[in-house]
Amino acid sequence: MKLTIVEYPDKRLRIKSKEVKSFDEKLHSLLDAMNPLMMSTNGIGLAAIQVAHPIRALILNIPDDEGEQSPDNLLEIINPVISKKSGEIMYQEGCLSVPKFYEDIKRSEFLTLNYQDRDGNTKTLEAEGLLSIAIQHEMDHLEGVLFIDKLSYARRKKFEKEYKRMLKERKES
Ligand code: Y12
Ligand code: CO
Repeated sequence: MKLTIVEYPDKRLRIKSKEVKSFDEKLHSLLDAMNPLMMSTNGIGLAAIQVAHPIRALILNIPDDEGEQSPDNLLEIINPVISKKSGEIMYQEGCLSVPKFYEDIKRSEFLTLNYQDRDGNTKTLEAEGLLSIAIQHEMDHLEGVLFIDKLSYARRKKFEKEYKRMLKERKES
């Protein structure tokens, strides 16, 4: 399956993704195609809507203490629901759909996540730190929300100006 990353300001990123009801070969081939795309673009998280599939599915691969990503650490998360959140943490986030921009965003530091795996089995996960941040970032995508939506008015205006310039330069080069 050939996938490409949908980039801001593409309106498809604003779609609210639908619950996954069939844990079938179609879902498996989508997940199997998302993983190499995420790895080859240095991503640590990717939601299905970022590859134009509006379903409640996302993948994560958080680097270890040496900064390495291992296939063993791949998480495939379907129909996620956060049941508990606590604490606060600030982190400079980036997004494969908003290339070249990083902004400080405040998130919950700890969370409990209920989700399904690719076969529909129910799972629970306790997350903290970077994993917790990444889950919240990717779950926002399922609602059509981007990290840049969380910026102050002034920072968002600055971002829009710089992003427009970046797109123009990219088009000219
Ligand atoms: C913490 C903060 C944000 C997340 C969400 C997942 N975000 C990413 O995986 C971002 C990846 C990313 C990769 C880039 O590198 C390339 O595209 C090669 C990148 O650089 C450029 O756009 C030039 C930007 C973002 C999880 C945890
Ligand atoms: Co993102």
